[in-house]
Amino acid sequence: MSDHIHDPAPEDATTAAPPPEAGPAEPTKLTATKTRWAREHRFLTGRPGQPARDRLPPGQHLVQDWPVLDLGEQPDVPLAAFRLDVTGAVEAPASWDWTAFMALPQTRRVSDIHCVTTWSRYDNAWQGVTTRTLLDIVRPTADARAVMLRSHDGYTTNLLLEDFADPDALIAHSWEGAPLSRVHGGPVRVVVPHLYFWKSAKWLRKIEVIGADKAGFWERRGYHMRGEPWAEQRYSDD
Ligand SMILES: Nc1nc2c(c(=O)[nH]1)N[C@H]1C(S)=C(S)[C@@H](COP(=O)(O)O)O[C@H]1N2
Ligand SMILES: [Mo]
Repeated sequence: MSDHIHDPAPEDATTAAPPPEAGPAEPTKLTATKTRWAREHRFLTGRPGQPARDRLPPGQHLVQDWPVLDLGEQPDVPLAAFRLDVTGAVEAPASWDWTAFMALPQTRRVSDIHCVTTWSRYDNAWQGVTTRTLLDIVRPTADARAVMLRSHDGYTTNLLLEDFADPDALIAHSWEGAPLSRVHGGPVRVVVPHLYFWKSAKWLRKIEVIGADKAGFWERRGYHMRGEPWAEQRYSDD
């Protein structure tokens, strides 16, 4: 039962909450733990990664299963209520319902996942719409620098526009040939494989293009603004 989540109104809790970047009000136990890890700089090896030689970034270990990580709320977003908006510093703001989103050019990508909590998972086969396809439609203005991703659970995360526009970045609706499960962020999630996985927002609701980079949920809690695994950008430096 989650009637409060699939309100068909385009403006949802992620835009109503003051301030939006704060995300869900009460930190869960996991939020508190991960915030402490940032403070203690947990898991840092200080070894520079060499992507050309190593497939596993420094401080990571390989897993075969696929862990589920979120803030404790897994929104149910029925396809009939699905909406994805791109707003902000763009020439042509856009909004797609499920049919319109699935009618966009579709792409397959295989990529590795690197989570800041140190697990990595190889060879994930995704299907979806490239972020470049969406950006070509909305046309960011000359002063656009970053995006804030906003999700149905109140989660937010920020990326520089060039990271979001990486050729491997997708708005994914399928994994290994089947619709993305709810626990992993279905109907659609972001996949930006060259950054730690917290940048890959699940249950995506809105992409806000912004003129200056600003911190999202984990970035406000000590995590790095960019999050590049090969440089071990786990935490902010101060
Ligand atoms: N909406 C939303 N997206 C999110 C999160 C979240 O809590 N809410 N957690 C992030 C984190 S910290 C990780 S590691 C990945 C986990 O994705 P998975 O559960 O599919 O492995 O989702 C990211 N995207
Ligand atoms: Mo994470």
